[in-house]
Amino acid sequence: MTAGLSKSPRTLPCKFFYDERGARLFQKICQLPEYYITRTELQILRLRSAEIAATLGSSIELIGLGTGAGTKTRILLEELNKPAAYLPIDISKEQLENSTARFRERFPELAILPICADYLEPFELPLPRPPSARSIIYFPGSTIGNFEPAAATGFLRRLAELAGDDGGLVIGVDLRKDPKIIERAYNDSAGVTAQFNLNLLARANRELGADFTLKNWRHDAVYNANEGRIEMYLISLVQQFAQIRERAFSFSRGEKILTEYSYKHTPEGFTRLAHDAGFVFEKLWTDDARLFGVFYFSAAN
Ligand code: AVI
Repeated sequence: MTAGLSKSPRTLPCKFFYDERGARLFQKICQLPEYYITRTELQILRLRSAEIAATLGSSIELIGLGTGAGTKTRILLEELNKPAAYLPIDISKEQLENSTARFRERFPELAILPICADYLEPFELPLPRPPSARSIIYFPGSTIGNFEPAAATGFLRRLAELAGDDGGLVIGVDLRKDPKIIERAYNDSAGVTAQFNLNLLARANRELGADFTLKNWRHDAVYNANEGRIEMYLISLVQQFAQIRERAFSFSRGEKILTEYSYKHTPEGFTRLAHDAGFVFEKLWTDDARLFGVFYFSAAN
């Protein structure tokens, strides 16, 4: 944390959002009227899961990345034709155990092989596994939007390797649209995104013994049209100091800490990015307003 705060401009990495409180706040964000992302992805899945399943074919092995409670994966699994196995990968052991228990009840015939791991780091798939026609990675939620383009390509390249010959990737991606719609989604009227953002400082206070005064900071999210991304900031309302461990930081009034990028892609732009990582575009499912896209790529290893 202190490394990013020493940089210019100052940053705090967005992966620190998700402690227990942060994860709860994120779930609240997903239900906000302004946050169209989750709702729209679910709507696409509900309408198109039969078509998506038919495209993926029978006897596939489904590898779910950061699928959380599994609401989206469940919609897909309901339609898949005799899936060989489901491998959910989640960093939270508790989340993984809970969702695995629920999935075992709902799909008693299905081999479910949970993997407790940080999918951002290299991990191994368990062996032996039931024979399958092909491996399909499922990465919903537009989390890929939180990667800068070069990092997104690098990460997708790893996924292409993981999927292997004949494998594929189903990925949820937030699309470019009227910036007003995007900015509203990240500056919600109930202030939940602000709490989510400020939780970074609260977490530093709780876990690192820092002494940020939360009321001296405000949340802001702006859409950078040149880069096609939301930029989330914490802005210092006064000239102030904060201590983290033995280091003291001075913040001038109006000074910003960058906490997150959330990239919005065009279908063409995202297809190019995935292509650079070794994927071949197969299909795109969207909602009528083209707010969100569920892409299907095959791996071209
Ligand atoms: C997890 N990720 C896709 C969210 C997003 O929209 O970029 C995180 C988020 N940040 C603020 N609101 C939601």
